[in-house]
Amino acid sequence: MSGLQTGHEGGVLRLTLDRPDKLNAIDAALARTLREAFEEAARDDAVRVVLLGGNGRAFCAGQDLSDPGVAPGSDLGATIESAYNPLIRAMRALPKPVVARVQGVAAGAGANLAFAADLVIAGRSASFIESFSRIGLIPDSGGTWMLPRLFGTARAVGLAMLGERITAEQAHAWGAIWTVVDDSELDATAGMIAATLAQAPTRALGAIKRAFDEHATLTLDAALDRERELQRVLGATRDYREGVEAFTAKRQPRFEGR
Ligand code: LHQ
Repeated sequence: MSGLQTGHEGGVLRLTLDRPDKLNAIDAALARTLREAFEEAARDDAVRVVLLGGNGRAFCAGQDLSDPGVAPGSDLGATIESAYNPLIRAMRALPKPVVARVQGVAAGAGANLAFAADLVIAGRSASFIESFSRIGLIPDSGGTWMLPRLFGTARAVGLAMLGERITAEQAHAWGAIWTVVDDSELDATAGMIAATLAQAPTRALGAIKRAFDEHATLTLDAALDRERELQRVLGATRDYREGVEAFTAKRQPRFEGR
């Protein structure tokens, strides 16, 4: 009903958008369910990585434009406030990595949902469209913040103003996504990367995510201070102890995310 499939195995929580007839367009119910899933993932120690994908031929076509809540003349700010801002905040506040597995088109808020992940793994069929300007809007779902950081300002402005589709290869060549693989290898590659992250020292990964988000607007001096504080906390974790012991003993570490 909510349009989201979930599954949990080996520390990997799979969240799969499941409205394939609408190219996984997001309505109010799906935005809420997805946000709640990220919030629950934050509370559940057994979840160490989230793998976000979409069923069917597309990743996500953004806001469901047939939803009466976004009909022309309605208060779009209310939709942003109730649906998209809490969703993106929940993703970025999650102290665990989010991997996006993208096949087919990712448009509007769907593109920015992918870009809000920590790592984007795209199939060759994937494409990204900042389609907002085509309907008279600006990039939301964090796009105005994320796009210049991922693509550089000149390309971010071009993407946002022209609303042109770019291929996965283009996004990769521009340094905005982690990797592109054949679609036949997409599931396996994204699954392998998620499984690797699920064995990693989760608290360090969460701190990396937080530091990169928060330090972007700091001076180097202030960032150095924050790094000291994060390192101080991580130095007291079991995973740091395990990492150093494993290195010394020349064996593979077994991180527990603690
Ligand atoms: C859709 C959608 C869709 C409903 C395909 N909605 N049905 C935030 C808050 C407030 C207000 C507004 O916005 C936002 C954030 C945003 O995300 S704004 C941007 C919203 N998204 C778009 O503008 C993209 C609209 N979709 C498209 O441009 C195309 O569908 C793309 C380029 C994504 C895919 O094109 P095609 O591969 O040619 O597929 P299609 O257009 O034939 O779509 C397949 C079906 O999916 C079709 O339904 P039908 O019954 O005719 O088979 C579409 O109507 C439906 N669909 N996107 N966003």
